[in-house]
Amino acid sequence: MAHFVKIGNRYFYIETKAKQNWLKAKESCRELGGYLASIKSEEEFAELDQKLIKPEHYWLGINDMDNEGKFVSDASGKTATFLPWQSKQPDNFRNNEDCVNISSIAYLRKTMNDLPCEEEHYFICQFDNKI
Ligand SMILES: [Ca+2]
Ligand SMILES: [Ca+2]
Repeated sequence: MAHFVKIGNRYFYIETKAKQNWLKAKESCRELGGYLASIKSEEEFAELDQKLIKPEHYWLGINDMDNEGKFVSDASGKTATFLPWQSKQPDNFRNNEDCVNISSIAYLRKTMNDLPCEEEHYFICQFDNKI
């Protein structure tokens, strides 16, 4: 768990050097011994948000690849329950948005958006696979 730091009451790693597409980001998290992250609560989102370099976008592990409109955590396989969407999101734009992203851009902070999984962004890993 060398790369992970405690944020709130869980351990996370925030990648801010290499931008990767969602699948690569998922693999990178596994190589670090963790999983592409989910966020469990408003409180945890606020703690994470404070650590993000700005202004940037970050992948989470939440996705609806298998079942359109049904967002699950890649780490736990569970249905994601905390989904504070940006207004008018998720929109599955051009039928091609299955991967959930958060942003540190001021007016988008602490909200989620579905984006095309092939876009390259920084990403956030979590150590556990409970959420
Ligand atoms: Ca979708
Ligand atoms: Ca979208």
